Amino acid sequence: MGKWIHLLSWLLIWPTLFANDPDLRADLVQRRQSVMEKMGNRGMLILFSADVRPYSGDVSYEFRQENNLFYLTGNRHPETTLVLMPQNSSRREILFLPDRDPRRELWDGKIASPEEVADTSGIQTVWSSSEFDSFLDSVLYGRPYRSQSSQFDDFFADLQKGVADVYLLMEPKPGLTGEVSEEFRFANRLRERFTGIQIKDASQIFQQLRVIKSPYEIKQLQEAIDITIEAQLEVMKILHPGLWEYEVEALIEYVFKKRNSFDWAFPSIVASGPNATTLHYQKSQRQIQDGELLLMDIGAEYNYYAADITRTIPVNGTFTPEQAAIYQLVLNAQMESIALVKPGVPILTVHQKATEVLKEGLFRLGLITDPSTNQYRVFFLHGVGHFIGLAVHDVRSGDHLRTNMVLTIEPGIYVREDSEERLIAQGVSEKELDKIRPALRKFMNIGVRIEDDILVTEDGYQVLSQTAPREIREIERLMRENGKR
Ligand SMILES: [Mn+2]
Repeated sequence: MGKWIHLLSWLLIWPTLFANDPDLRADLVQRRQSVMEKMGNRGMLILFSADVRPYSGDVSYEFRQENNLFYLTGNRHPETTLVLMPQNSSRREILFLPDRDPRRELWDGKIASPEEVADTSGIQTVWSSSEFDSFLDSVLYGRPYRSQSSQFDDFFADLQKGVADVYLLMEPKPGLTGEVSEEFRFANRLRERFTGIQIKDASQIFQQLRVIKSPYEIKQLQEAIDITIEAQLEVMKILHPGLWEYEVEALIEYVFKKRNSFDWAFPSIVASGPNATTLHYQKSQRQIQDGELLLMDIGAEYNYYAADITRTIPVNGTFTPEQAAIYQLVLNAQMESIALVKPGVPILTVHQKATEVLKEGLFRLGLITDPSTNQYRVFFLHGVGHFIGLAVHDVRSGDHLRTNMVLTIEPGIYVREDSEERLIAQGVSEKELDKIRPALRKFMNIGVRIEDDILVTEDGYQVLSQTAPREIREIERLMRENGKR
C-alpha cells in the first residue's frame, strides 16, 4: 500500500473522530468488560483494524473500521490494534495507534493524540502501532516491556503450561484455496512458534453481545432509521412517471448525506416495474413508467449503525387492483408476523407466520395450486428478516427473540418472467400450470417487498420505522397531497 493511498483515505475520516460522547464511552467500557468476562478473565484478545482498500490509482475507498474493533473502542483509525488481557495486574486494555505525524497532518488535519483517544474510549493505555510487534514478543517470551516487569506474568505462566488462549476473529473461515485473512495468517504464525497457545475464535463472544442493543445503540439505530424514512417520504412526494431510477437514488442519497449519514449501509435498491422482481437490483438505469410500482430497499448508516427499510409505491400515486392485491397480501403477512414479536418467541415462529400467510394468499390469488408444497418458493425467494446493527445483516445468536434485539421483517412477492419455468422445475404438472397461467398473466412483473425495523421490547415490540407510511390508503393519500402528478 503506497503512502499516498493512506494520505488520501485519511483525509475523509478525521473530522468525525473527536465526537466525545459520554454515553458512548460508558458503553465502550461496559462492552470491553463483558468481553473480558466471556473470555473467563484470562487469555488475550487481539483485534486488528480493517485494511484501507484501493479504489483506483492512489485513491482508496472511504475507510470503514472493522465492526468488532469499533464496537469495543469507537475508534475509526486504520492501522489500529486492540489488545485485551483480562488477567493482567495492570494494563488490561491496550490500544495501538498510528503516531502523530506533522507531514500527514499537513494534508489531513490533526491526528488524535493518545490522550484524546484515551478520553473518548476510556482505554488508559494507548501505545504506538509501531510498538505492537515488540510488545507481542515481550509477552510471548516473558520479557518485561517498557521496563515494567510482571504485568504479563499470568499470561506467560499459562503459555508455559500450554493453556494460553489467544482470541482472534476467525470468521469467515477461509476456503482451501483463495485468500487467507490476516487473522488466519497471524494465528498460523503463533501456532508455529508457540505450542502453548490455543487459538480461540472471538466471533461468538461478539455475536452474543452485539445481538442485544444498548439504549445508546438503539438511539443510533433510530437516527439511521429516521434518516431513511425521510428519504422514503421525499421520494413519495416527488415520484412521477418519466423519472429515471438514478434520479430517485440521487434524491435518497442526498437526504442521507444532508442528515450526516456516513453513507448508505448497503447499495440502494431502486427498482421500477419488472426490476422490482430482481431482489438486489442495483443498476438504477431504467426510466420509470406510468402504472408501475417502484420498490425502494434502502438504508442510511449513522455512526456505523445500519437502517434497512423497504417501501413499494405506485409510480402514479394509485395502486392498480392487481398491484393492490399483491401489496395487501404482503402487508398482511408482515403485520401478522410483527404481531408475534416479543421476548421468548422462537425466531422461526415469526418467519413461519409470514410464510403461512403468503402461502394462503398466493393460493387465493391463483398463483399456486397447493399451499402444502414448496410452490410458494417461486414467488417468495428470501428470508423473512435479519438483525440489524453495526452491519445491515448483523450478527445473530440464539434461536429466540430477546429484549433489545432489533430485526427487520420483510416479506415479499415477486412475479417474475421466469415464474412458469420455475414452477415446472418445482414439479408442477401441465394441468396445474394451466390453472395458474391466468394469474401469472394478471400479476406478471409485479414485485412487492415491505420491510420495517422492529425493536423487541420487554412486553412486545416497537416498530422503529413506524412513521414511514405502509398502508395503501396512507401511501396514496400522501402521494396525492404532495404529488406533481
Ligand atoms: Mn433487509
